[in-house]
Amino acid sequence: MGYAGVQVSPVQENVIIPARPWWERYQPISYKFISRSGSEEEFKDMVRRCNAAGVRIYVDALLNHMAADHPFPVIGMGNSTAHPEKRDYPAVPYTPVDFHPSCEILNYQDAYQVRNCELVGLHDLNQTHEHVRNQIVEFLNHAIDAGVAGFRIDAAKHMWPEDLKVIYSRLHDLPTSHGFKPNSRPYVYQEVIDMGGEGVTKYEYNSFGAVTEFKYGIELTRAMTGNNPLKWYRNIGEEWELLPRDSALVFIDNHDNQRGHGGAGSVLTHKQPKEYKMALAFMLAHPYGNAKVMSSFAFNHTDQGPPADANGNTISPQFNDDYSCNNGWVCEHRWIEVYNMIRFRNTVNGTEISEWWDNSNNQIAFSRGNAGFIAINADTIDLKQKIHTQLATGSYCDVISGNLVDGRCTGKTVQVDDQGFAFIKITVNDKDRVVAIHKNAKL
Ligand code: QV4
Ligand code: CA
Repeated sequence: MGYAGVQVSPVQENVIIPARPWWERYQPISYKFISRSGSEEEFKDMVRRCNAAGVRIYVDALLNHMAADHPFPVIGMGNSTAHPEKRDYPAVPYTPVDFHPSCEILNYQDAYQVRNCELVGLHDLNQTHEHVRNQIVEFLNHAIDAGVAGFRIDAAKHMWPEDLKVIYSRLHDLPTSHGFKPNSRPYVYQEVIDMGGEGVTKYEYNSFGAVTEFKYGIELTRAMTGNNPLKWYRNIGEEWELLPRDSALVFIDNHDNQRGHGGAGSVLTHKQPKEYKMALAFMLAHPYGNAKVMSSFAFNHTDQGPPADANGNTISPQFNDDYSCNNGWVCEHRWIEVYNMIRFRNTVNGTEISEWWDNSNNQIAFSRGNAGFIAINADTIDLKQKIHTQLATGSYCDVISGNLVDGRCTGKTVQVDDQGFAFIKITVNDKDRVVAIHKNAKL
C-alpha cells in the first residue's frame, strides 16, 4: 500500500511484570533483543524480509533509563536478572556509578530536574558517562547492523541534547547489504512532548534529528470535533508554533495518548472512527511533516497488554478479505480510508497545496498540484458544491469509498469537467465525510 516503514515496540529485554501490562516493554534490564514479540533471530528475520519488501523498520529505543524497582527476583524476558534497587543490571552491565542520584521529577519548569531525576521511578542513566554512552551506542549499532533504518528515541526530553548528539555521531551508516544507499544515516525522531511552558523545548533537539510534534494531533482533534473551524488549517505548521516541517514527525494519536498516558492532551483514536479517519485524511493529504499512522490492538483498560497466548507471548492478527484484521487487533493502517490516503500521499509527493476552498467554516477542499484533490466536510451541514481542482479532465475513483479494480471503481466516482470543476457532495450522514481523488486512480 506504499507505507515506507514501521515503528516497532521496544526490542530490549524488559522486566516481566505479573499482570503483563503493555508498558513493561518500557522497563529494560539489558540490551539483548528479546521480548514478547520474539527472539533476536526472529527480529532479524523480520527486518530482512521487510527491507526486501521496501518497508523500513524503526525501533523504539529506551536510552534514558532502566527498569524501576520491583519485588525480588526481577527477571527479564531473556532470563537475565537485575537488582534495580541497587542499580545493578549485570546483563549490560550497569552499576550505581552509571546512574544519576535518585530524585523524582516534580517540576517540569526545571530542565535539570527533568533530565537528571527519575521519570516515574525509572532509574535514570547518566549519558555523560563514557561507559553508558558506549553501551548505548553498541546497542543502537547492533540494531543498525541488523538492517534497522532508524529510531524513535523514547523520553529524549529527559536527556541532555549534548549527550544525544555525541551518541548519534557514533552510529554506523545504514548497511548497503540491506539495500540502503552508501553513506545513508539512520533516521532519528526524538520524543519530546512540548505543549509550551516547560523548562525543556522541542527547539533544543530539532537541529540534529527529527522531533515528535504532539501539538499536531491535538489541533486536528480540535478541528474534527467542532472546536476550531477547519478553514484555518491551510497553513498548519510553523506559523502555528509547530516545528519547521522538515524536522516534524506528525501523528494524530500514539501508544500513550490513545489511552490517556503521557499527559499530552486528549486526542481522537480508533474508538471514534468517523472523526479519527477525517483527521488522518487531512494529515495524509497535507504536506506538513513526516506522517505516522497508529496501528493498535483493542483494549478496555489503559494497562491492558496486546493479544497474547497462554504464555503471555504476543499473537498475530488474522486478516479478512477486505484487508482489515481481527484476533484482538485493530490495524487502523489496513482501513481503506487510511491505506488509500497513503497511496494518495505518495502520489502527490513533491507538490504543494493549491486551489484551497472553504465555506468559511468547517468544509474545505484543496488540490495538490495536478496530482490529487481532497474535500472534507467537518460541518453540521451538507456539502454540495462545484469546486475548482487542478486535475485533468476525466472520471476519478474516490479512494475513500472504493478501489479501482479492473478499470472500475468500487466506490463513488467524481467527474472533473473540461474547466477543472468537480461537483462534490458530502452529506452529514455519509459514512465517511471525505472525498479524495488522485491521478493514479483515474478511470
Ligand atoms: C510507579 C509510581 C511512581 C513511582 C514508581 C516507583 O507511579 O510514582 O515512582 O512506581 O517504582 C509504569 C507505571 C507507573 C510506575 C512505573 C514504574 O504506569 O505507575 O511508577 O511503571 O514501575 C510507559 C507508560 C508508563 C509506565 C512506563 C514504564 O506510559 O505508565 O510507568 O512505560 O513501564 C512524560 C515523558 C514522556 C513519557 C510519558 C509517559 O516526558 O517521555 O511521560 N513517554 C515515554 C513513552 C511511554 C513510557 C515512557 C516514556 C517511559 O512513550 O510509553 O512510559 O519509558 O510525558
Ligand atoms: Ca534522564
